[in-house]
Amino acid sequence: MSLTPYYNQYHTQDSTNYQSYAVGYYNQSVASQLQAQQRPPVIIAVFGKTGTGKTTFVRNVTNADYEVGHGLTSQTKVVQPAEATIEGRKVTLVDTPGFDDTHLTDREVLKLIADWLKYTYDEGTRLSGLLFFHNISSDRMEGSALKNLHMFRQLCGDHNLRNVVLTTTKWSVVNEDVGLRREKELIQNFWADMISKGSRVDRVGNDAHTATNLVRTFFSNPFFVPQLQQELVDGKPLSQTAAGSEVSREIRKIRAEYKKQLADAKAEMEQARTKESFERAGTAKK
Ligand SMILES: Nc1nc2c(ncn2[C@@H]2O[C@H](COP(=O)(O)OP(=O)(O)O)[C@@H](O)[C@H]2O)c(=O)[nH]1
Ligand SMILES: [Mg+2]
Repeated sequence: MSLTPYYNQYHTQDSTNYQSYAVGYYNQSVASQLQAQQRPPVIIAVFGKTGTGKTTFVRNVTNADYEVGHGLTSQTKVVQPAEATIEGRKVTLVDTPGFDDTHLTDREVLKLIADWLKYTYDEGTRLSGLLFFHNISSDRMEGSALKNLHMFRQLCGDHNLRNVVLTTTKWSVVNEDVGLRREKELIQNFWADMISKGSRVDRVGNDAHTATNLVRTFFSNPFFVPQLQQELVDGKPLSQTAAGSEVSREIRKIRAEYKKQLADAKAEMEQARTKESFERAGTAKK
């Protein structure tokens, strides 16, 4: 019978982190290892605005070597699964681009997510959880953060909200009182309805320990089919799904805003022209 150090079950990037995991040794017979491997993998997809730390989180758990974003430009241009083994359990974390991407339109982002959901369903794989990331250090609920939340709700579906963890990130770069106030506002306002339907709230740091702990909370979660996946499997065209309609709604909203801005600019120009011709007429009389 072999003795396995507990921390071996986690990623091995930062040896200083071992202390927090190395709680002891346990017996892991070949039979139990095989049993662990035979359990179905835990698949968790991560959503949220660009810069909320999705890629960093996935890297912290899996050691995947793809790039994280710097500044405001997004790096995640595809739906990117990365694997890890935690306590003998295979885990797949799925990184997604935000609905505010620098290089992709919202429609393109949705298409990437939809294609992945359809493909995995057809393959027979089922999701164990969804994470929605929110950067606690950003000072207000900007339009794009809200848009990401709306898109997320449509693709998840109300009846699946108990499989969701609403996760705040970047606590290390915010004053604690400010962070607490913002978290309270999210819980009482923007997330209240989702929480009442079963979503949990958690925080994650930029480290493997808290990231892995968050993943572990999904280990006993039953598999489920997100609304967008179900709609696609039922044969709905993407544009007619709830998430597809949400993208169209957003586009209509932006169009209406542009139209109004254009009308305001035209009215201003007209006013300036009228004033100018009055002034010219006044000068001519003199
Ligand atoms: N301070 C701090 N920075 C973070 C954290 N998570 C991510 N970052 C930084 O935020 C930036 C964007 O992160 P990234 O993972 O690419 O975000 P994504 O667009 O959601 O995938 C990078 O510079 C990260 O190093 C965190 O928990 N704390
Ligand atoms: Mg990313």
